[in-house]
Amino acid sequence: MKIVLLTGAGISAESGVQTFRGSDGLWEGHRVEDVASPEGFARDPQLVHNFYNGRRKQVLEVSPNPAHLALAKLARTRGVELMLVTQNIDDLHERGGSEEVLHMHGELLKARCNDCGAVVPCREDLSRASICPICRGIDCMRPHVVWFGEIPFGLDEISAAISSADLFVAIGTSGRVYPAASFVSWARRAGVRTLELNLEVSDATGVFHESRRGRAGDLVPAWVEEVIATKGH
Ligand code: BJW
Repeated sequence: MKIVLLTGAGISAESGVQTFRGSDGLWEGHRVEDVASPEGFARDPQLVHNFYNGRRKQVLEVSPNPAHLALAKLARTRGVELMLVTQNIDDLHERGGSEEVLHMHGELLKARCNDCGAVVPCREDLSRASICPICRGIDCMRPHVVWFGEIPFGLDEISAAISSADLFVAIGTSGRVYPAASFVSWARRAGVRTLELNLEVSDATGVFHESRRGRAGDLVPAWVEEVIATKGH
């Protein structure tokens, strides 16, 4: 059974990572579109560095929850071929035991040099004074993440996997950000069954064959046990 999974901020919410569009949807008074964009970075690089420095510190303090662990268990199930695509830039899937994760919006624990293109591990704060460890350039490092107007990673691979899947599942994502929000339509066009697991009705709920409401920490382990009962050995 081939399954493509798409996860969003909702799967990390119970680990204590804030979602983007919950409550007032603002970070210290700024809209996400203003800090997660090349224009925002050009306008005020230190503000954007502060946004990611704060989130990096937070991610290093939290732990994977039962939803992350259940997906790692699913990947180890015989008879299941899984592609795990996440929009999240945290590393909670990896720390939950998932070995192959496609981070379509990049990774918070990596930085990229705007001058030489090097991608390097990053667990410390970034600033305009950060130096590229490869080309020694200064004022050239940025978080290795995908901002509005930039092209997400791995789209060809994701598109191919969706078109040959038996099931597409979206977990904890609002369906407001493209192209991820279109994956369910790509799946429908390819005749693939679709399932949504989300706390609330999302912008994409009406497109799914089936939609289940609840917390990821409850819904995901229960769904994984269902799949294992039918496919696992
Ligand atoms: C729970 C839960 C619990 C809570 N259990 N559930 C006009 C129309 C259409 C498109 C566009 C347009 N204008 C511009 C665009 C394109 C633009 C876009 O989509 N804009 C929209 C705002 C309209 N997209 C882009 O620019 C993308 N690039 C692009 O399109 O390139 C062109 C191109 C593409 C393809 C081929 C060729 C060309 C890039 C998008 C990059 C998004 N980047 C961010 C920041 C990443 C770095 C960072 O993390 O800071 O990605 S923005 C932010 O949103 C982040 C997230 O990954 C992304 C999605 O958010 P997500 O995960 O859905 O979170 P929330 O908070 O929205 O929802 C959480 C959900 O969880 C809710 O539903 C809750 O109910 C639920 N939940 N607790 C279960 N316990």
